[in-house]
Amino acid sequence: MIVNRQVLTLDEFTIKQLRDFPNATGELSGLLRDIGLAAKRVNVEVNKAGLVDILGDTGTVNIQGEEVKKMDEFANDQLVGVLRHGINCAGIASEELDDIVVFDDEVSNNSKYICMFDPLDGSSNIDVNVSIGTIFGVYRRVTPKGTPVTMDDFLQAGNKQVAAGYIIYGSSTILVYATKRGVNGFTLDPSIGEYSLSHPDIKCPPTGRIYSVNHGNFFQYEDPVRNYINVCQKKNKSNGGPYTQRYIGSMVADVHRNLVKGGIFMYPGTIDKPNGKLRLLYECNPFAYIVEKAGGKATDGKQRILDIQPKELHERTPFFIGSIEMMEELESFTGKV
Ligand code: P6P
Repeated sequence: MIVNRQVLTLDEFTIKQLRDFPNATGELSGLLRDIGLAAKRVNVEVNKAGLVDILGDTGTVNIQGEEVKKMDEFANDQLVGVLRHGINCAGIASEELDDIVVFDDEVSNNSKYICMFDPLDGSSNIDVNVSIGTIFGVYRRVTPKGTPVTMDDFLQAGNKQVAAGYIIYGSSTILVYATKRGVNGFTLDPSIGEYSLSHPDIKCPPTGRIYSVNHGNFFQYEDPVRNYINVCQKKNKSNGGPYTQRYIGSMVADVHRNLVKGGIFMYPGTIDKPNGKLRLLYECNPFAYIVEKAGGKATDGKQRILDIQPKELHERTPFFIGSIEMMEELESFTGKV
């Protein structure tokens, strides 16, 4: 029997990186493994969400007598629990929580990282079986080690991230994360319960033919964005097309597809929501970090997403992200960034 030892698990991959970089302390690797563990638990529940009738709807008690929580509340609990009881994170911010959570104990206060996440983005799609995901970003704390973290540790520009990633719960469960050393994807292998390296050294194709935007808001977008969308629709074989419009309504799925195949994802500001819908700290910054490390680009239409100095935890931003050449064509309408 041939044992396929070529496929590294996430643990083997991070430990190999520790061997290659002896100065690394292993704390970041440990934090990523903690997130991977929480995501395995989320994956189990997401995969049986269709059985709600058997398990009982949210807010009820299931046949085991356990309270059935909203899936994103459940996901949030898994991430907070694993990171609080780990040894690699001093505190977190979450889309599900109004304020930061300070892990104020001696071990956590001496951790050098904080983590911000959207525990289950696109959760409204669960009941129609559409792919959803967890999005996270990791930063070094800026306040002194040994003290409880404060809001200052969280209101950092995205260019201060040391790692970022997402888990997409789809036809398979894939964990993708980026560090300064690159972007790698790991597919959960249910036969061993481990994430196995399936997408090594991901590079975002410099161009593509997929554009992702909610056409339902078309007449609410500013003219330059509408003009670019019109150009996308007029692409044909003679001018780099034809383009195809793909919009799942679940950003993790849309951006993952565009990262792998090439494309552009847009959530522009609208008349109703001038700053758009997506959150800067734990949705846009992580994806901007990942896509830039893979060779793509991410802006708010006027500046690099990663250079935005946040003012508050849950602020929103218009969001344009994808293949560098498609982003540059967009900017020929909206202005060079
Ligand atoms: P709309 C999901 O609710 C989400 O936050 C993103 O995952 C997704 O891209 C976006 O909202 C979809 O929003 O307004 O187009 O339905």
